[in-house]
Amino acid sequence: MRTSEIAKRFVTYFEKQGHLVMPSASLISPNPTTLFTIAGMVPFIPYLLGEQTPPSRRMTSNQKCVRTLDIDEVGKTTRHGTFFQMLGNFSIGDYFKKEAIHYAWDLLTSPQDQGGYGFEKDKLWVTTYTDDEEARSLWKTEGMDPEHMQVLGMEDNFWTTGGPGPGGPCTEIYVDRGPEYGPDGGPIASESRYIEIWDLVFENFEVDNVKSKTNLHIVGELANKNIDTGMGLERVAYLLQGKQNIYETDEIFPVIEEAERLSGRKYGDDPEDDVRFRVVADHVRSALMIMGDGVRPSNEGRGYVLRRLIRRSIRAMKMLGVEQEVFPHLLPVSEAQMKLSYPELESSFAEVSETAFGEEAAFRRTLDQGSTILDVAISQAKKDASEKGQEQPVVSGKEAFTLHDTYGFPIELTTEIAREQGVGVDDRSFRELMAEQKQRARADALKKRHNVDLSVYDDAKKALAKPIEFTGYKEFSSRGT
Ligand code: ALA
Repeated sequence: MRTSEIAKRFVTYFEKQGHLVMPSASLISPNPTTLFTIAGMVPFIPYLLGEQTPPSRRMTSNQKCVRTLDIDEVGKTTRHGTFFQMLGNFSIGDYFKKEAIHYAWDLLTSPQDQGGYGFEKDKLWVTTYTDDEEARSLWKTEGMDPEHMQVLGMEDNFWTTGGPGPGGPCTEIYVDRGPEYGPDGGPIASESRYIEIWDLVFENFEVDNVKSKTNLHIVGELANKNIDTGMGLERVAYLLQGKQNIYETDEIFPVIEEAERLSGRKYGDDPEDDVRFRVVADHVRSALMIMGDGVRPSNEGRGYVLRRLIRRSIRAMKMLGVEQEVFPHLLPVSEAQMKLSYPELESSFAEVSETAFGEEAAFRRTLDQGSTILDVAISQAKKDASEKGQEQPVVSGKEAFTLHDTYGFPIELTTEIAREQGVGVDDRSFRELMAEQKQRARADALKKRHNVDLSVYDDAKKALAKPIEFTGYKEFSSRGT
């Protein structure tokens, strides 16, 4: 089943249950506490909090999302993507646990020829929040094997955006991929065998001051008992398409094939190369979608996230042995896939491409200038470590700072390149040097400002520096005469 078909089935199912189909909002988060839209519920926060009246109490959407918290996991696990699509059904004070659980079970287990996804019932597992007996009993009523239900605490089964806003206990649905992917024992035993596909949040609390998942402050109950659910489209796609991970699904894999062509290497031949192929496929798509929503590379905020994604793709291609420019080849392949679901990508693609190609060219210049210096620093670190009998070679903070300051090498890049060779970076001393530089810059700016302000007095100062001829008495006396 193609990814777009999986998405279509979801919204069609919920539309039949009286939900209003809402378009995806922009990736640029309307919520000021996050840079990007990180979940399907983000555009609905004012409705969930009861601040605004929703167009309908029942809504469904396929929302574009970006999360970069786990960027280092991309390509290494089966399921981490920086861009992903979240299917969701939302109830704003309409139905609650009973219907939410029923709909999820029904859609997942209904046969494919009847509009469902056709998952086998005995492959499904759920986790529920600590004291949520009601959810457990509802699952049992639907037909869920009681042995396939596990109880988890605040950390796993109380959902918030990570910032102030709505939140609540949740129940998560998993698919068992089979014993070849990990030990028995349900989601708490193996993350690679039991894949979380859908989270149903009983979102009837307001939280603020979220310090960590277990250290958050519940302001109180919301006026409405809401439902917010999120199903990972790419995850369901890889399971239904019989693939090993999200990167091999129909919307993403063509970029890997193009990268194979450019590199002359084969996906599946070498585990380290495979991670690089997947990073490229993920990051190129994310960069495309982020630029499609109007973000351009820069040194801060969203623009910096985008810049990192572009740079990491280029680096991964370099590691695959590709020295030529890659975005002119990879970006159109990703766009050809993604515009099937997001036709609006087409209108800005010429400009988006130009931006990406320009960014690549600039980054290649940076790489050319800094790479040799870093290579020398890495060799030196290895030599020093072996001479001193240290286990972990480390590039000094000073060298990392010079690379940053003189060659425009961001610390993340230095760290990544060093890490690929088993070498660390003295991050602490790098940060100290950065702080000192900031201090110096501030002092300079202050001085400059004063000079500008005071320059008008320069002539006066010069005049004052000369010995002053005392003429007072003379003048006095002359005035007196
Ligand atoms: N908001 C919930 C999540 O993102 C559904 O997992």
